[in-house]
Amino acid sequence: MTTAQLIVVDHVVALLSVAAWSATGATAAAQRARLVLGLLAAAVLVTLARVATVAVLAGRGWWFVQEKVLLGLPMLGAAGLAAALIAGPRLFAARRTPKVGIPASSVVLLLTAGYAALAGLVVTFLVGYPLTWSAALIACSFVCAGALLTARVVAAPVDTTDDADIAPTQAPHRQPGFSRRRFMGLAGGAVMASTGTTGVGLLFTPTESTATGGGPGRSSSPGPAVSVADLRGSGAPAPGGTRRQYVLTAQTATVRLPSGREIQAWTFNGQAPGPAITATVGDLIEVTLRNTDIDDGVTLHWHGYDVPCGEDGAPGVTQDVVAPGGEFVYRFRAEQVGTYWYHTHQASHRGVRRGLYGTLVVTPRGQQVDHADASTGQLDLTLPVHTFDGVVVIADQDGRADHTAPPGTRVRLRLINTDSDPHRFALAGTSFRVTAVDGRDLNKPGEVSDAGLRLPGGGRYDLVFVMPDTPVALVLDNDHTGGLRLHPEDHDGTAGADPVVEDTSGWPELDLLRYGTPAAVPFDAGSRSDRHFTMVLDRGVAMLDGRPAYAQTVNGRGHPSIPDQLVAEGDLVRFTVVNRSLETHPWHLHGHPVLILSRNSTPRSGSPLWMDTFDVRPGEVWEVAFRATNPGIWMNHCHNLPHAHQGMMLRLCYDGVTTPFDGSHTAHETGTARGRSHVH
Ligand SMILES: [Cu+2]
Repeated sequence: MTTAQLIVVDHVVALLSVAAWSATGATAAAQRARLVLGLLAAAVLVTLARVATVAVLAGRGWWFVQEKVLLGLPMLGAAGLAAALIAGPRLFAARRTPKVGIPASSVVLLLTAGYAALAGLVVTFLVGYPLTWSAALIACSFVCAGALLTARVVAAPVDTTDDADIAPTQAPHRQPGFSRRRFMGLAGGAVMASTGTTGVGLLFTPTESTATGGGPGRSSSPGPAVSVADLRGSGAPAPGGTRRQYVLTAQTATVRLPSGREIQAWTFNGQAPGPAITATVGDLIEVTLRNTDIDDGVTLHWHGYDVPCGEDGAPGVTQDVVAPGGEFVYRFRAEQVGTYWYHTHQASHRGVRRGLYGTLVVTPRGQQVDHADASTGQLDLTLPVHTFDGVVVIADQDGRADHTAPPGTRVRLRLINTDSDPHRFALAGTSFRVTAVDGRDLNKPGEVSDAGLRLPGGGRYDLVFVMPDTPVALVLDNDHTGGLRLHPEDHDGTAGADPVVEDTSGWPELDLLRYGTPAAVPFDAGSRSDRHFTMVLDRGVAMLDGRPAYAQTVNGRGHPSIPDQLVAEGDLVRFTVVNRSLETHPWHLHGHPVLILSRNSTPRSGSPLWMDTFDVRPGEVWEVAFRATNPGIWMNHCHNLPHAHQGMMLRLCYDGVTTPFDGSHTAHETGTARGRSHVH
């Protein structure tokens, strides 16, 4: 069973335990002695089943069960055991001698077990990992309060100095004054109230703002601080390179989709995707960003491209947002070959979805290819996938999804997922190689066919094959009528017939961790890291920009309350990324590719795999590492952009680097350029 399936089973069993104990208590209150015994047996069995599911889940990692083992199960176990041992015999007695009745104390015990089960479940859904003292105290006082209130209601007519071992119908006498029972109630209430208050108080305790990952803290004498504003790219191309200048103007515009449908989009230069940026290694890329009428403001982030931090386009962190009428010039050298893309990083959950993105492709020197012309013997297509108003579009820069190529043409398809959710691709009609992932070449990738490819939100794959003399179809999300078509060119230069696409939906998914051939890497799973950060991804109640919300969380917190990760230049940094939730999180670190070490404890066995966006699916645990060689303050976030907006975003900060901007990348602005303030 996968960890995700185990998580679901555990949720179901937890819910059943709430239902079973509550039903047992309610039935006892109704004096249904026969039924209540059967329900009690069911409740005990479900509780034992819960212990079993948690035990199995614990084998997948402590992160998945911590709050259940430390709080949920002990609470339920104690309450359930008390209910079974104390109330159980009385239920038997009540069944044997119906006129004895079920005592109120038994009803209270059984219902309290129900409250304990419920409290454990609520803590799992609202708090998750890590468990806090605050959550534990609030949950305990919730259960105690429930027990006391129930005792009051159930035993209302009774007020004796004896214990409650008398059925409500049999209250023999009343004793005026301050009885032992009332005293116990008051004392219990006081303890419960103070416990709960302490728990709520702890919620507001300030926490560490920086995590060091086991490495040293901020150096006391770091020398002169470096500002991200000074970490800018080179102003000149490398010898032999050229200056590639672009002006991108963000503006609202009507865009015609390949289907002919027109939509209102947010665009660069009136088009979505924006202008394709291409360069050869060594060129200088110079992009002037202007904003006409995007009230949210815009920036340009070079996704997967390891630019100097000042060019990274994180609003409020590496630059001020470009408001309507504003301008910002990005300059950096094209030093990495491969397939990348750019997009706004300001309110990106809206901006990217509406069209503020484009492609960035850098080719090696001497290998310039005509990007959509097969007459050179090569066909190189850059294919961003994007969902506009619910319509999934895949097309090259000219909006074409149909091409012809003479058989024997070397074809490269550069797939770019500009959406937040993963897409599934299948290439029918030819075998192929995945030659690059996230722009970085794989080592000796083998020929594959009849395999599905899952591309994470933000990720890129380069597929290479030789055009056969039969048609080829790139199938997107199992839609066999859409996607991309490549037709072999006949001798007279006309396209062949439309391909009949076979059903690709059952093709197994290619596992990139086992694809290609191992090769030497600068560090690997056995290397000693200087810093190790664990990020547990989940949903829960957390503060988002000063307001409580049901957030997408990292270690129980939401942006901007997640501690910064501190690194020093040269550190080998390791991330453990754990997904406790039932949603996929494509994890994206700015400024550095990470080397994938393992997934679910299984080491990578194929080619070295460097990624900038890796899909952490429900229940998965990924180990990745990178060398901190690009000083700055970098966003580190889920690239499902609505998730990032709902809190799943933090900063990775190099020691000694400061920002003159307001310091917290935030997506809740109203669109005007933010005021400058100094943050240290
Ligand atoms: Cu996510």
